[in-house]
Amino acid sequence: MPRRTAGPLEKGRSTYPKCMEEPVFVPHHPWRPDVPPEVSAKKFYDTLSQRRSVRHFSDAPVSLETMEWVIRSAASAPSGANKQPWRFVCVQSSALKKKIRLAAEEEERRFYEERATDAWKEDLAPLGTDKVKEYLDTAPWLVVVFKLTKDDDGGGVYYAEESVGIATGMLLAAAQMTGLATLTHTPSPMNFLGEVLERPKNERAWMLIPMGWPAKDCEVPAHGVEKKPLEQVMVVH
Ligand code: IYR
Repeated sequence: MPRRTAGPLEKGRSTYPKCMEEPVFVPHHPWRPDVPPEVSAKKFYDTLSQRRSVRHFSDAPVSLETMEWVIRSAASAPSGANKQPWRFVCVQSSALKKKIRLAAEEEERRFYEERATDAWKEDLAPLGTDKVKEYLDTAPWLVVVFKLTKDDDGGGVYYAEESVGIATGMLLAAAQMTGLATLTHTPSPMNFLGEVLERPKNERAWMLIPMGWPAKDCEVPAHGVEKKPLEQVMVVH
């Protein structure tokens, strides 16, 4: 493949308005695993497939530096026009965690007592969840993922939902590689998170992720967590 080097595009082929600069290209230096692809892919799978949603956290600390690396991984995700429409608000303050727990439990009370359909409650039964969210107090960190509805400079964002989803998936993977437990918690509605954390208007709370080490006696559901077989999720033509 001919290498595209820095320089103007061929005349008349640019899709960019005249006022904008022409794109510049530099050589890509791909990262390569030092083992064959099948081995590398399986190794990653072996680690990721051991991830479990954890609801019993130790209160043992996780360093800020560890969190920074995890967030850097998440923020390395691709996004629409590279707008990076996300903010990861990492809450360590006991007072804020308490506030979040109280507000989340109030939403969850309404969910379990009023909003959840019988079918939904039936689907959740094997997980043994209820309105009590002790982990919001005990986990050393609560990562609140916000989706930007506008860029910080007021400009547009594109495919924000997809972008934040990808970044959050990468966050969970980075946590797993670190040995950290996570829970993808979605109290609904979660507007209270923006209020408690005093976030600006261009940020919408998207997910609440307690992060820390699993409790010593941590248990996870034995049923209702099996993954579909590959044949069911993968189609090859
Ligand atoms: N948000 C509630 C209920 C809940 C909903 C789903 I979908 C889950 O996968 C798990 C729980 C709660 O956290 O208890």
